[in-house]
Amino acid sequence: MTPAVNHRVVLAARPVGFPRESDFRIEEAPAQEPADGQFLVRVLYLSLDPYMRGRMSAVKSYAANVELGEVMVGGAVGRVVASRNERFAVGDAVVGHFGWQEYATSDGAGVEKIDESLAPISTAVGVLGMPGLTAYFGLLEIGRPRPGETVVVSAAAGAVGAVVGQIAKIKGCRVVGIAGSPEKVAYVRDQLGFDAAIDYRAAPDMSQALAEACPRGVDVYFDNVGGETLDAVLRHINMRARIAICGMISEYNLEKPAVGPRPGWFLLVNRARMEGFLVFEFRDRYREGLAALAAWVREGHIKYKEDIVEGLAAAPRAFIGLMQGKNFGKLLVRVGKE
Ligand code: NAP
Ligand code: FER
Repeated sequence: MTPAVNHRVVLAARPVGFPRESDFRIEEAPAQEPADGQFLVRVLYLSLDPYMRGRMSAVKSYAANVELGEVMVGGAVGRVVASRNERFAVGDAVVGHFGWQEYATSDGAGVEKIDESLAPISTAVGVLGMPGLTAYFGLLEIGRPRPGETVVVSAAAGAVGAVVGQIAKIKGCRVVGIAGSPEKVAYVRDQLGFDAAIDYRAAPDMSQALAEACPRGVDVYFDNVGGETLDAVLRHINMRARIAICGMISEYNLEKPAVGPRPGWFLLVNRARMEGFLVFEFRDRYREGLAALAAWVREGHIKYKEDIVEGLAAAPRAFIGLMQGKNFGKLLVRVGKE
């Protein structure tokens, strides 16, 4: 049974600075019948992620940009509703790059079946998906925390940051989170067990706040935001510190690059290392990462929070809110109900 219409969100204009709702357009198109070897997915949860800002621009990236008029890219969770592919059966829960739309046809490339016994299927784009894997590999392979060390993480209440901090606690570290509201700070400290947390919007002096929260300095900084927060943390790094550059969300909407204190001197005197990474580099080890994350979730060592907005039409506004800190937890759009 193939439904008649598919609603989808396309890129209407390339944003200049902060994206606006008018940069997106909702369209209606007939849902495609699966051809031989294909299957049709009904999308249930669309993941909204900061990297999508880069895909909206014309700047060169590791992946192709979205062209004007094309469906916005995005990871999503859905169910197979029609299939002419022997690997995927009607009723299977799947995760893949289905985009900002209600129905997607797929040949199975990049699509994984979800093990529904592990956790709710929405987690396949959250703690048991790309953001969770980013935290796992970025912290353990780039940050390399040792027991007793101090780990600082920014966007600490978010999809990646919350997992980073909890893994660092599992590894025996002192964990300090940086987040943008009193509620987020209280959440990471009281619910997730971080040792301290700083509200960067309220702190009159970030450097002073870091000095108080990190009396033994910073050994690992897992950077999700860049900008002035990175500048402040650099002043507190220890000898041989590791700075994992995961994201720079505070800089994604700048029209001109901001120049802060240059990091070279801090790295030199501390013989420290700053290294960027992309989760996709660890593709060959996703199975290992997911097994570890699923066990920690099952045992209660990793908690997760989802922020779910209702309906595809709400996606543009929610995406803009992601870059203003309006989300609290992994941001998802409920595109369809089971
Ligand atoms: P998220 O943390 O769930 O949501 C984004 C958060 O960023 C917001 O809630 C907000 O939290 C914070 N933020 C927004 N604007 C900010 C600003 N101007 N200054 C400081 N903080 C700001 O999102 P996520 O999916 O976990 O992504 C977090 C970071 O990881 C992003 O930089 C993303 O690009 C990066 N990432 C990288 C990879 C990789 O492979 N390298 C993979 C996934 C994600 P506050 O309220 O605390 O400000
Ligand atoms: C992200 C930020 C940037 C991300 C990927 C990138 C998967 C990659 C950017 C590029 O290659 O240009 O959050 O998440």
